[in-house]
Amino acid sequence: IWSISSTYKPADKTSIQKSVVHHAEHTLATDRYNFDEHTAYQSVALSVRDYLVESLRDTKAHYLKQDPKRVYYLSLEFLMGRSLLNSLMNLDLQKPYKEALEEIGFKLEDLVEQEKDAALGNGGLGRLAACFLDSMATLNLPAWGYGIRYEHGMFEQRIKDGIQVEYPDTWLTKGNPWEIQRLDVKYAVNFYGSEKVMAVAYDVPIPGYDTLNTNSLRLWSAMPDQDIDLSKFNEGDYNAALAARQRALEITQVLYPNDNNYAGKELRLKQQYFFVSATLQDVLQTFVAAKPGRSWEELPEKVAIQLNDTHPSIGVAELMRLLMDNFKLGWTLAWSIVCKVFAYTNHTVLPEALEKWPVTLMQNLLPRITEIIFEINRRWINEVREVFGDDGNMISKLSVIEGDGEYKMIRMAHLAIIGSQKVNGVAAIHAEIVKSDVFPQFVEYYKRKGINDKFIGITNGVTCRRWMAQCNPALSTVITKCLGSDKWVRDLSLLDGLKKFANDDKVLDEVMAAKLENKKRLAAYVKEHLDVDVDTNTLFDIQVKRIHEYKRQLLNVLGIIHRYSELKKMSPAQRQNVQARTCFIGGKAAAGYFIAKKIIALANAVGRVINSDPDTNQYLKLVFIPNYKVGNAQIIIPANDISEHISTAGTEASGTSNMKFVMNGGIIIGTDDGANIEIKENVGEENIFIFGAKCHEIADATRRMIEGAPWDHRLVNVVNMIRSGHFGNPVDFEPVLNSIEKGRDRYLLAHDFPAYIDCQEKVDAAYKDKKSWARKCLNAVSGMGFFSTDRTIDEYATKIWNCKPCPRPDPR
Ligand code: DL6
Repeated sequence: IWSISSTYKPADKTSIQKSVVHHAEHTLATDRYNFDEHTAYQSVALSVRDYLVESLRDTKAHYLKQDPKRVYYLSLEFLMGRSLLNSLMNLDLQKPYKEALEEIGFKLEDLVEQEKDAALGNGGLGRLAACFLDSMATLNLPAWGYGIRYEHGMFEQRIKDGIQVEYPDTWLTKGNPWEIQRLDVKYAVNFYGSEKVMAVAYDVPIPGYDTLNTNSLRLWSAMPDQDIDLSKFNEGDYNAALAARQRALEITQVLYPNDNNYAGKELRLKQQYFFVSATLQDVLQTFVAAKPGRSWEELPEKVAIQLNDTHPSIGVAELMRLLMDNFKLGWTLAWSIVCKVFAYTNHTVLPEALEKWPVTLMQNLLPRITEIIFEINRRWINEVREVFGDDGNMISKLSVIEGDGEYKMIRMAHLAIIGSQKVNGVAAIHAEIVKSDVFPQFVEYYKRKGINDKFIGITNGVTCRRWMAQCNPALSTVITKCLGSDKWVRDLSLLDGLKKFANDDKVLDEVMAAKLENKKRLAAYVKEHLDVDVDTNTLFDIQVKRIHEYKRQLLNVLGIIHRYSELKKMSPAQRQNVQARTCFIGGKAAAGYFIAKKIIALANAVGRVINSDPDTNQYLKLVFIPNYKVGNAQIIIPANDISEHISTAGTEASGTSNMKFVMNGGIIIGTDDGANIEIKENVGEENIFIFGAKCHEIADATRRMIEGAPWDHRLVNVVNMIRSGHFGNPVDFEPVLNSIEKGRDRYLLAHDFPAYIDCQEKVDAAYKDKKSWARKCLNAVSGMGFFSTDRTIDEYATKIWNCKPCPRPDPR
């Protein structure tokens, strides 16, 4: 028996056991007869890694021989989660490992729990990057992820006395079996004109599903430059030597925990430049090594670089620097190459997330790069003048440099746009907003140049390997049975075949049985972690995502208070007719985001009161799930009956958890925003609950609310309950209530509140008819084939990268 991607290493039970014991005894140097669960996990991971390493090596050799066009996905975030189950599934080794381990007294399910999440990202943007890696490998694309190996990833959230407290993430303290340290792959990166820091590579193998190819994610870790240390030491200036060392190590210490918000810290710019410079040096070295002496004009035929938001956009200037200063190309040739190599994905329309670096800061940290950016802009403005003449308004709107004097800023999105061949949004509506509201002057400029296809949209997706097959074996089994094989895991469009079971009572029962199993799993998790009992016969209503005002968790909490207030008014007999619900909210607030943290406090305070109210707690509970992350998402998401994606129309670029929830057999309650719109088109209007102002109505609704349109009486009542101290000291929640008062309600909570409540009533009514609800769920799942990242990546490959699959042939 052989593993799918390894040609050399046998994968029968005995070989697996030998390999696991070998790693326990020799790599980890423990007692072969007596090791604990964590050691067992590590030994298993190391033995799986052996298959990955072989496959990685052979894939690399194959790419080297074929010399295909390569794709580099540059991202400051990769929210990978756990690797063990994912690797086993993609290598088709789950069954033999499970059996082999059982024979030596271990349960695979238990060992999986020993792994810490690799949480090198904040939320949607980082998780998307992780799903992309899976799909790029599965589609056999010669594609690499590049990022930072943060010592500390996303912080751990605990709730103490109802309030978020942050603890550092310590994912590396017990080692990381999934990475390969490459001390031979390192590059120097310069700061302040003279300070050198070394970037050392760590490779994380990324196995494709049902393929022989294994790609990798290369993460850079910062190391001090020994030469400088030594010279300073020799001069006796120990403090200076140590300070430089410390400054170097600091760069990759910690992930900035901001989602959709730009903080403007120098260390963040250092992180960006550090990983981008090391990556581009590596990219050019690979290009040269593949065929020494080849012409630089060939670079765009061999290399595509995708910028995951503007975070790596300094790469546009850095590639110019490398081509000109290191490889002696002239400006014109270098620029023509740069513009063909890069492409930029925009992930947000929120102005507070758009990166602008103060020129003074950039100049001090990266003098040569600043010089290059100014020259890029000088030439760019000349081109703008050719199109718009002396139209000062257009020039200032298109310039890479904003403002004057001390307050000059560098607009990173503008640098990314002019240095890229394509700019893409991440859902259909978002792509339109990017064109019409965020960068209309650029669209106009390129239109006048006859270029109408620079701005495009490619709708996000998720990988069904992790987000269906791994996290939801119960539903996956039903799907496989209906479709006659598990080919859907490789081709999600096959889900369409489920449509014909919409009236098959047996299948509908199986769908609901799978749901119940998943709800029980979540109930057990909640009991174990929070000691709260939840009833799996109630409707499970889930909203898990980063806490942000635009995502409107507050609307959800206010809606729950309304529901509670209605229940309180009813007689016990009346309550029995009410659809019982358990509401789950989870998500982290950026450490410095005051209102978001207050919203968490309010949710916890409301939960505390209603969960302990004996009149109503059979009918309504609110559970705040702490420390939402990839690991527990895999338990939470499959348990949803409904999930909430209720951002103000036009604010959520896409959303990706909305896709996961529906794929896992749940129904969305949401706004006409982001990918909700395309989900509606694909699953049918009858299988989704949409409410609230639509994008084109937002301006008018905002005006009406500012002019003093009255609040719905139910909202008035809810706010009065909070202010009267029903949920604790109202002073604690005043800032939250203040944020939705007239004239300040930027996200139109008050406007959408009545529509939201009415829509929730429709949900309750629909849920009562279990058969028709099951049909809705099945029909919704059957429409989700479009939302696979395999489709998304295929679009990137054809519309942007012009990159072809390069499958490794089976040598057997
Ligand atoms: O494209 C992935 C993801 C979208 O699904 C979310 O809608 C969007 O909010 C998120 N954007 C960011 C932007 N962060 N920055 N900068 O996380 O991207």
